[in-house]
Amino acid sequence: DSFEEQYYPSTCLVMEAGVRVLRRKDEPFNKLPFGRLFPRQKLFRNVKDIKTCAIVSSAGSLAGSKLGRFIDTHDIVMRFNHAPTQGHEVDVGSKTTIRVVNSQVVTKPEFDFTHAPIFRNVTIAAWDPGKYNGTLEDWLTSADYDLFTNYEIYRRRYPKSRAFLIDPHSVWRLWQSLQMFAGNRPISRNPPSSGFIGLALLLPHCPQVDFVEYVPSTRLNGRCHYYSKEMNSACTFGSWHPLAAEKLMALDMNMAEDDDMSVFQFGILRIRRPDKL
Ligand code: NCC
Repeated sequence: DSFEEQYYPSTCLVMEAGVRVLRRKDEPFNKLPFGRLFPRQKLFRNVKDIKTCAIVSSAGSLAGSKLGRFIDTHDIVMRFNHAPTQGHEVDVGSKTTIRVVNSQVVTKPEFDFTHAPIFRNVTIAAWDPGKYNGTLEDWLTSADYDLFTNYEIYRRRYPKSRAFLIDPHSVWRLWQSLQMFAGNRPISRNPPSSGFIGLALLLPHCPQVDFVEYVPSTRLNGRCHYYSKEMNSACTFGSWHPLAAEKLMALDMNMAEDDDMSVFQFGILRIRRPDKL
């Protein structure tokens, strides 16, 4: 076993899930006109120059964190769904490289995915779980929310955009990694949250990932999001997504040497990519 497999088995398990975006050459899309909508570009430019990445959870406890400046020092900043930066710069920063969005955000009119400025000029990675064990053909007709229509509109309107779809099979492989980690405690058969999918998508491209306020810090305040007043602890600990298992696994991946200071005081989990796998 490599050093990483011995000492960071969770990180290796997450990497092995191979969370990825769909490419034009992938079956069955290579035979469908739909596949031609996928960008030719890679997910990120100049991958060799990427040294540090920040993932900003949408947790309520980011409010008052003053982590904005720290977040913006990273080469890549990942955010989720419609989580805003405007008006929250001091706490969450202003830089956004990529947004991971779920299929509800792509489809529900209130989010206005095809027009809203928040989804422009950033890389988009959209996901929908489809059915466990479903084929990709099935997925095209039975996604939980039909994200394909708006994806197509978006790609036609902005042909230069880097907007990708996440391979749903890779989302379920990540779920399996999570189940492996949980061992004999069965987790519900619901897909991981956007946060965990984002971590698995980013890690292969980034030597060091700082995940901000995912494992809750002492700022824990019961709010669902930093950008709304809604109180709901389920947003932090999970109801539908296997969020608690995700966070335990993510904590197991933490490499910051001063655990309690970094994770619980500052709210920062530091995850390093294994060198060889
Ligand atoms: O809330 P949501 O998640 O957009 O949050 C993005 C990611 O941040 C992490 N998070 C969030 C809140 C919190 N208190 N603690 C956290 O750790 C999680 O990792 C989360 O994934 C989603 O995962 O896509 C989710 O999306 C929302 C909702 O669809 C969108 O925000 C659009 O409104 C889901 N809520 C509902 O469907 C009501 C949520 O379950 C998952």
